[in-house]
Amino acid sequence: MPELQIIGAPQSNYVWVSRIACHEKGVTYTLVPVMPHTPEVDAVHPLGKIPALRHGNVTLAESRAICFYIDHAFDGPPLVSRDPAEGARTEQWISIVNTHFDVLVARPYVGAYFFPGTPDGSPNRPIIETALPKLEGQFAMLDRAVAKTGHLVGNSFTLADMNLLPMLFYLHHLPESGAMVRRNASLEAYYERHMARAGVKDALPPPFPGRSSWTIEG
Ligand SMILES: N[C@@H](CCC(=O)N[C@@H](CS)C(=O)NCC(=O)O)C(=O)O
Repeated sequence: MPELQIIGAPQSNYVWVSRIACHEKGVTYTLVPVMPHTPEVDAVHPLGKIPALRHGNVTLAESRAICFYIDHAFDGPPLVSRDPAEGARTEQWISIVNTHFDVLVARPYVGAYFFPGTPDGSPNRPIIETALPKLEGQFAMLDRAVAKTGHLVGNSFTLADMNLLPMLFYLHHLPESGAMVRRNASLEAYYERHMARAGVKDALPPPFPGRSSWTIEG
């Protein structure tokens, strides 16, 4: 069997998602820890983003495609149910997490702390202030979603949960968003429970270069 490579820096939440997927599926992989827009990435991803995957003759870009491949090319428990309705509900939550929660709300907020673009490197307050009311709404939605079973879909840990946890980890370490998660009891319990999973913990990223911790105090 050829080596399966997950290509991308471990701090990327989508690299982390792909690594959790490998672990949950029982797939051995090698991490190639490179930044976006480097030759290894540009050779696979048309936009130079991470993660990318290489497995023998197979090369793939985009975490959803990568996780589809991991889920279907190997034995092991399904990451997305093969039952049409249950599987579709999992896709529904993957889409909500990635196209609404992450891109529109969480990513600008997290970026305003870690990549602020301010002259002195201090947090970008206008971006943070704009994100806060939206974050409140998104956390309330997620809290309701996990309240019943402790999972986004059904009673098991699916690819939807794998997509949510890495971004939730970053938010948990920042001042306003960390406090908001802690105020949403079901979401906080969900976070603590699933962060303890081996597949999630084993791929815990180191802090960004130049930082000693993920936490930024308020
Ligand atoms: N839709 C993509 C998003 C990938 C993505 O945005 N990756 C970030 C790192 S978390 C990246 O490569 N950023 C560099 C850039 O956008 O130029 C996926 O699911 O893989």
